[in-house]
Amino acid sequence: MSTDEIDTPAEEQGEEEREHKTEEELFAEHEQQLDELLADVEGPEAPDPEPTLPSLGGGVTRRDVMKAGAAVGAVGGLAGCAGTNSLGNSSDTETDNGGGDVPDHKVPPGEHDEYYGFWSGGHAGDIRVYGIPSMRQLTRIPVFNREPAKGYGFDDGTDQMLEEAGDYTWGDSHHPNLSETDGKYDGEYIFVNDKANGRVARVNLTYFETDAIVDIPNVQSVHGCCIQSPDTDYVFANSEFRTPIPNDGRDVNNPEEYVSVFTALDPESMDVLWQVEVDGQLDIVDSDKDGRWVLASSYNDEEGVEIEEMTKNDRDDLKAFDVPAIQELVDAGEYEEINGVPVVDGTKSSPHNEGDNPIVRYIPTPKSPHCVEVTPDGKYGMVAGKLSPTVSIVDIEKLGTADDPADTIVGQPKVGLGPLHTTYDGRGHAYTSLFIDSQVVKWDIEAAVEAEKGSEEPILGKIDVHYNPGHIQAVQGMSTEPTGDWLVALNKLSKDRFLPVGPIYPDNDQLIYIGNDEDNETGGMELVADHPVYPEPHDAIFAHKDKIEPAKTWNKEDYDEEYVTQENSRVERVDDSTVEVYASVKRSEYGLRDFTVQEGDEVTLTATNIEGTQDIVHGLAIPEHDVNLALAPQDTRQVTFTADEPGVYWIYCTYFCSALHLEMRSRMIVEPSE
Ligand code: K7E
Ligand code: CUA
Repeated sequence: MSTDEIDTPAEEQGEEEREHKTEEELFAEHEQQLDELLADVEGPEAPDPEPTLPSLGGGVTRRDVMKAGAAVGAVGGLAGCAGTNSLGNSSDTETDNGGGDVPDHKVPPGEHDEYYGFWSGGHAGDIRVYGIPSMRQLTRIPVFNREPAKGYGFDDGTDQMLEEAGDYTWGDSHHPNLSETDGKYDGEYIFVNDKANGRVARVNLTYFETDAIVDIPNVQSVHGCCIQSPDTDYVFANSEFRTPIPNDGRDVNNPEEYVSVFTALDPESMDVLWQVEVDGQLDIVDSDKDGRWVLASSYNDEEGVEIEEMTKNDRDDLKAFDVPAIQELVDAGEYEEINGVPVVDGTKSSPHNEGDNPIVRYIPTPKSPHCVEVTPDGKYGMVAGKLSPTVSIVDIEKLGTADDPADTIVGQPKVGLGPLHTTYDGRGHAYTSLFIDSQVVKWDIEAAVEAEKGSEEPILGKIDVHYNPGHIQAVQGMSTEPTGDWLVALNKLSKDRFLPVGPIYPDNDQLIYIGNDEDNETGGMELVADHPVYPEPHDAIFAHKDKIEPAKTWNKEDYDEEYVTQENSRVERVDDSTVEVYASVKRSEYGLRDFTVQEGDEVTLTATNIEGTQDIVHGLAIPEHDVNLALAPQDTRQVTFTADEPGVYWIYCTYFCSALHLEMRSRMIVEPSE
């Protein structure tokens, strides 16, 4: 990209002038814009004067180093210094972790991890499964992305599911949620959003396979996504981008008519149940712990379409949705149906928001906050300030009673620069990621409620991370059962931490031990390991291994398709141009040594892996026909394709299954038509 293509705010300058700016000037402009925003946020007080990095010499501030995006080149040379911060701690190595007992995070050969970790894959579109504390990647679950290694998107079932969900080639998964029963992870499902295409997917945790994707109407982008605690009665999805609804060409040039909606889905049928239209736009969402309130953070209540407009005002409104009240309205028919979905008016001027029991409470927060995360006991929702150096503490019990919505904010500690996400250890502490400071801050929740707004008193310690964390997650921190031992910081930039691999760097997920509450600079937090990750996880969720019970093989009772045995492997001609082929699959042969079809035939191949032994997976690939099945034991899959070119096509097994794996072959013969 050439310099003059870089899109910068250009309020007072002509295009002409813009084109002649140097890169440095453009970056300086971005820095200045961010500084102005930070200075201008109506937090309890303006951010501190810049802490200076002593080792960098005069003039270079910590913020200069840590601001993401700009000036990566300049940062490269400095990054080695970044382990030292103004607090004087440097805890970036294992041997240097300052005291307390840290259990070994390395899991010996042959032993298992204590926890599962489910990472969203960002615009890779998948979910990655890790073991905690080893941080070993165990597998990946393709969700919005076709994935040849697992045959996902190649058999008719998953191919159709992806097609019916919009047939996009990619998705952007951010927020994985584990289903709950009684407020505890039940190991059944993961629900995850697609920020790119306004979808929500469900992953079946018996088979670790995506089993449903819904393309939500009236929505362009789903960002926040959560389940309703305690019993997963709903899945909620926030649309981030405002558009006209329906988005069919109306009002394209009237941004004031654009709309953002809050969507409720049925977790079993994955049907869209209803939506609520709100003022402003929605960002992240979390549920309380007893099924009434759902909190959605929000930026751009200005409803601007350009960055200057989006950040103009000092306040944005957190939205608190009273779910039972909304459900009542829907049941009573008090909605407008748009694109087949009941849409309830939840805007400020809606009649449903008049009086003492509004369906949506609008709670003023400092402008452009980022996340909202509810504490394990369900008492508070923490709204991280992003542009404000504070976290606003919302008292959930007050949501139903406070006359003034502002009174529901019962604390506002000042935690540091760029607070994005908060997680919990179950011992009364909150941990917040500081994107700009590149730190995790640990603070005391009740002390923050007691303290004056803007106080730094509740802070127990800070630890440097490398670099610029987005989400941080403590083990089971979002459930009612945090275990309080490990925390992962999902850092957006790795810079100097790994061998260089070209201009697109891995992220760096760092493991931090939080089991010690020591009275030191880090509050006892100890950094134990770096882990490079493929771009770009946003969030992760962890469950104790006892909560997840994956199947070892598929179960043939689950299928509509025929279970194909060796004996009934066969070819059936349906009509002049349609053939059905049935083949069993086992070590080291297919049920058919070969089969013959006619040029132009539509072939539907049904294949069953008849092995009962765990971990004996076979592939079924037909070169030049884009056929690629992955068949785990007892699995049956179907694939339909056209045999459009006469010839001989070897069928081979893609999974290395036995000593005779290479010999595991069959032939498809396509006879030329007359
Ligand atoms: Cu903060 Cu999409 Cu949860 Cu990324 S979001 S960091
Ligand atoms: Cu079956 Cu390789």
